[in-house]
Amino acid sequence: MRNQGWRGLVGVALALAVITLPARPVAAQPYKAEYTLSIVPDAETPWGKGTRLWADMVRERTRGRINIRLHPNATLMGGDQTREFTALRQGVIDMAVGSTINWSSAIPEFNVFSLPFLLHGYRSVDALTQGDVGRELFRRVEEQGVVPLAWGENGFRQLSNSRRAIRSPEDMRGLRIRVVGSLLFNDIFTALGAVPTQMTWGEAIRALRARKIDGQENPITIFNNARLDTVGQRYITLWDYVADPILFVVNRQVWDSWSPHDRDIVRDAAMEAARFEVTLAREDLLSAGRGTWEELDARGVKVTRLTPEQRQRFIDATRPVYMKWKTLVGRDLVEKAEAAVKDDTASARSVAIGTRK
Ligand code: X2X
Repeated sequence: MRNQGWRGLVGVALALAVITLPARPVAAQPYKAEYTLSIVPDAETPWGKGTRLWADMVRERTRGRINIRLHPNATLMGGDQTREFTALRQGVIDMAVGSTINWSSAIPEFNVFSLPFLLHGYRSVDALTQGDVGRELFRRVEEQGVVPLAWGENGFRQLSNSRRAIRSPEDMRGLRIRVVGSLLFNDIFTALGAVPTQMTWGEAIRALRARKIDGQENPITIFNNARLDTVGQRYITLWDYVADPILFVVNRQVWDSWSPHDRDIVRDAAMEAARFEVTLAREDLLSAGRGTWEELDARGVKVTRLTPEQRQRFIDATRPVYMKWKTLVGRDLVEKAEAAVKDDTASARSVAIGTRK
C-alpha cells in the first residue's frame, strides 16, 4: 500500500515524458513508383476484369500515388501458380487477387472450398466467405503477413474432356485429367477412376492443345476465355463439385507503408471491385450465360447436366476423400462450414416456401 503513492508518481512522470518528448518519427517507407499485382488467369476473364477495376480505381482515387501494374498469366512466378502466396509473403509480389486453390499449399484450410460436393449453389459459397469461415480464413492469411481485403470468385468448376460425355464415374475411367496444385484434387480424380496429372494452368493449355491429356476442370468463364473448344474439348459436364473463391490482398510491408487514408481507399476499392467481379463471374453464366450455353452448343460442345441421381453417384464415390480431407483441413473448420451450408439450405427452402403462397 505504501508503495502506491510512489508508483503513482513514477506513472505520472512517465506519462509526462511520453507527452513532452518529441515523437520519434516512424521511418516511413517511401511509396514505390509502381506496385505489382499478380493474377493467374488471363486479363479478360471476370477475375482479370475485376482485378483491373481495383487497380484503376486505386490509381484514380489516390491521384496516382498508388500506381498498380497488373501482371496476368502468373508471369511473376514464372507460371508456377502454387508459389504465388509465398512470393507475396516475401514481398517479391506487392499485391494479388488469388485463388484459394492455388494458396492452399500455404494455407491448408483453404481446401475447405474444394471438399467435393460440400457446396450447393452461390448462396452456400456466400454463407462461407461472408460468415465465420471467411473471417477465420482471413485471420489465417493475416497471420502469414498478408492483408486480406475482400472475397471475389472464380466460380463453380465443371469438367471438360475430348473423349465422351460424362454422366457417371464409370465414364471417367482412364481419362487423363489435368488437376491444380492441391493433392486433394489427385485424390478426388483417382477415386473417380480417372488419371489425374498436376500442372499449372499455362502447362494445361499447352498439354490440351498437344492432346497430351484428355480433360480439365475449371469454371466455364475460364473454359471460354481459353477457347478450349478449339483444342478439342467437346464435352462438358456441369457437376458443380467445388467452387474457388478468390481473395484481394496486399503484402503487409507494402500496406504499412501507405497512409491510413490511402489504405482506406485501397480497401474500399477492393470491396467494390470484388462485388463487381462476383457479379460478372455469375452473370456470365446466368443472364449472358444463357447465351454462353447456346454459344457452346453452336460451337459443337455437348453440355451434360446431371440429374440429382447421377450427381449422387459422384458424391458417393468421393465420400471417402471428403472424410479423409475433413481431418486434414481441420474438423472444427469443416464442421463450421457444414453447419453454414446447412443453415443456408434451410433458409433458402423457407424463402421458397414463403414465396409460393
Ligand atoms: O489453374 C486453374 O485451373 C485456375 C486458373 O482456375 C486457377 O488458378 C485455380
